Amino acid sequence: MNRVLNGAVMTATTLSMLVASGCVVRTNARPARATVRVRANAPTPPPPPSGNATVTVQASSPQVASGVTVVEASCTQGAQEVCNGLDDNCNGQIDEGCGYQSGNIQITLAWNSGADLDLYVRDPGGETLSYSHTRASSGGHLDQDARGQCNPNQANNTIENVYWDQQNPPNGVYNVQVHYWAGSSCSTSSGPTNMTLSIAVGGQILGSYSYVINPDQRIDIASFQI
Ligand SMILES: [Ca+2]
Ligand SMILES: [Ca+2]
Ligand SMILES: [Ca+2]
Repeated sequence: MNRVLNGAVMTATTLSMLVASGCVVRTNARPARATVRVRANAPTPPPPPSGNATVTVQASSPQVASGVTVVEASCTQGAQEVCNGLDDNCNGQIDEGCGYQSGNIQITLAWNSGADLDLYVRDPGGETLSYSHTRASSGGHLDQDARGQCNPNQANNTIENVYWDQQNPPNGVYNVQVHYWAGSSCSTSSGPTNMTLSIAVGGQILGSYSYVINPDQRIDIASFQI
């Protein structure tokens, strides 16, 4: 397994380092050996703030389907975010500013032809989000549907996006599929199509994946559990 997939199972500390820096930071910092003087009458620290607590959503390492390539996606802090299904600026959000939403779970599919690919995400309750079912009772929402050259005037017509923006998306297994719609030559004339898919959970990129999909093919890309 490569670096990105392994990154999904790193500790929270390591992951926070990844996000803070945009890449893995090696540190040689060691505990200081200097004597520390403690004041006996030090003031009592204030209590932690109540309400608006940050909820950390964590996911297990995704299970990736056979034939799917795990992308060693690079990112650069401060880089311009491009609408490409990748987190270009390392902030844990995919394609922010492109007109579709991020959240505690975000799954973004992008492809490089005029084909009409469709993203399917099944939530732990068994409800599947897609272009034909854009809102799930779990809070999931498909907010970017795209049809390639079958709808050439649409903005970002080769990107689809699903997200959950509540603090606590349902626990359980999420399954991600992609289908190449073959109902018209406006889609199938593009032939085999290279696609990229990224998954973010709790503000961390779980992984990015690529696959060359053929007309009428449906493939499980990955599953993950929170
Ligand atoms: Ca980003
Ligand atoms: Ca991007
Ligand atoms: Ca589509």
